[in-house]
Amino acid sequence: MMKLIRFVLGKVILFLDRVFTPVAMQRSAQDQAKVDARLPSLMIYELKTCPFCVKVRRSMKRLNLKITLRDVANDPMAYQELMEGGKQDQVPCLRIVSTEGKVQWLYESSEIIQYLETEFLAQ
Ligand SMILES: N[C@@H](CCC(=O)N[C@@H](CS)C(=O)NCC(=O)O)C(=O)O
Repeated sequence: MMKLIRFVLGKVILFLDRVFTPVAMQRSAQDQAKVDARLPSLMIYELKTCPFCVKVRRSMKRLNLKITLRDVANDPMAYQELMEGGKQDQVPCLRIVSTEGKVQWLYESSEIIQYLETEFLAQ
C-alpha cells in the first residue's frame, strides 16, 4: 500500500513539475559557454520522484545549468559511487571536483541550491 501511495505521489510530483516548469535565466552566448565549460566538474546523484531532488532540478532549470544527473535507482554504478564517495545513502547529492582535483560530496537540497546560486546566479 505504501509503495502504491509513493508511486502515485511520485507521478503527481513529476506532473506538477512538468506543468509548472521554471523559466530558465538567459545569458549571453559567451557567458553561457563559460558556465557550460564548468559543468563537467559537477554531477548530481538523485532519484526521479524524490521531492528534494525535484527541488534541485528546478533550481538547475532556473539557473539554466545542464548538470549530469545520475539516477541511483536505475544505475547500480551511480549508487555504488555515491556510497563509496559520499558515504551516505541519501539523495540529492552534488559531487564537486575542484580545479585542483579535490572531490567534495555535498548533501542537503538547500545547501546544493545555495551552492549553485552562489556559483552561477551572477554569471
Ligand atoms: N534533508 C534532505 C532530505 C533528503 C531525503 O530525505 N532524501 C530521501 C529521498 S526523497 C533519501 O535519500 N532517503 C534515504 C535516506 O535518507 O536514507 C534534503 O533536503 O536533501
